[in-house]
Amino acid sequence: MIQEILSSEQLTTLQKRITKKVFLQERLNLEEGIELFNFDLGALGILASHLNHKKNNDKVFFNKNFHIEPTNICVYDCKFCSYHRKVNQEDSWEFSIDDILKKVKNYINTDVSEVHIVGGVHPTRDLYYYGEMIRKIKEILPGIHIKAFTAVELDFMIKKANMSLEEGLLKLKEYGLDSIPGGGAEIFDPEIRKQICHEKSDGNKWLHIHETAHNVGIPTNATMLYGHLEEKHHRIEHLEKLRSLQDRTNGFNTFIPLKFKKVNNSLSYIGEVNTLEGLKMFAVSRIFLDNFDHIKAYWPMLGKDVSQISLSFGVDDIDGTIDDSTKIYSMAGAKDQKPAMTTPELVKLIKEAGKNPVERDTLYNIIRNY
Ligand code: V47
Ligand code: SF4
Repeated sequence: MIQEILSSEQLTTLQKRITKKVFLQERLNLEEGIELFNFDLGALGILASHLNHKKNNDKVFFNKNFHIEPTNICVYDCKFCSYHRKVNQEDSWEFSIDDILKKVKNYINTDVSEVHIVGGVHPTRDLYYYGEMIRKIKEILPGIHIKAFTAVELDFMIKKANMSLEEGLLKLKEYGLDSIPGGGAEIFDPEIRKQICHEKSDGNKWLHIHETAHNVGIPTNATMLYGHLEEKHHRIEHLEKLRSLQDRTNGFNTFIPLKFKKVNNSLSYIGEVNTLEGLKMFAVSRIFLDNFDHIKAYWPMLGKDVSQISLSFGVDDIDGTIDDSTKIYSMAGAKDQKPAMTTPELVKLIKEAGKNPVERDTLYNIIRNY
């Protein structure tokens, strides 16, 4: 395989060096990371698949999960977001805890293993409100893993409760919080961040919240929103910050590149990057993030067909059954307006790509091989 890539006459000296380093599983520096985007897609697929195979063999993970989005009312106004509304604005929602518990009761006597809870940053709801919410969810589904609240929501709710970050995270853990999803990272570069989401927690704050969570025993996920105003070097710098935090804590479960979707938001004029660019981003993530075991293609955002192809570009996880419980991506123009996949559908999608489907829990413990 390596000879196949190295024999290409189009490869520059730098690209040959990078290819050899990847096969020897040596860490790439920033310059080499940026250069990855200039490889052709086929070569990137081979390199990323080689590394993925070393880590995961042919396993592809999924889980049985559903989302709760308590509200889309948000104090912020991120330019890429199609989802947020102001209080009393048309299309806004704010579910009460009772509304949420009613939804949760639908999953009694099912084998769903995870609930993913994120929403807008509500002006009046604080840590105690959300803490009670998760405590009551666990009363109904004691075995469920609660993966909840982006770093941006946490920053706001913990400040509102006048607690230190560490106190707030420990309190939420006591209420039943098991892990933290990857949202809110967007792009860490301060100049780009200023243009797409200037008001909310900055990149350093996001990293600090995740590091503190890892240090108090709460694992987290990481994301990057790409395909808007950023350049390639901003993407690699973002990945480098995640890689160095992972070196310190090993607290990240997975990385999820999120491609900007353009419908109904203030950045619509930019358009969307094409599928090939999306596949490159998965491969580059797998290659550059050498200390992350898992790279996730979030199928409700990408669509089923692209998620399936991504499995040949370093991806080993496609998220879960979802059960038509999230609106973030359908409101931004995703193809699946009512995202839901049954277990047999997920298994078939993975097997058709020549891989072995594995049902996992949130922490990647194996529940069942299919
Ligand atoms: O932070 C919002 C992104 C994120 C758009 O941890 C958009 O398992 C593209 O983080 N186009 C929230 N992206 C969702 C998120 C997530 C999703 C799935 C799994 C996990 C996980 C986490 O959604 C936001 C933002 O980066 N987002 N609007 C948009 N128009
Ligand atoms: Fe609010 Fe999150 Fe949308 Fe930003 S991305 S406006 S924080 S809901």
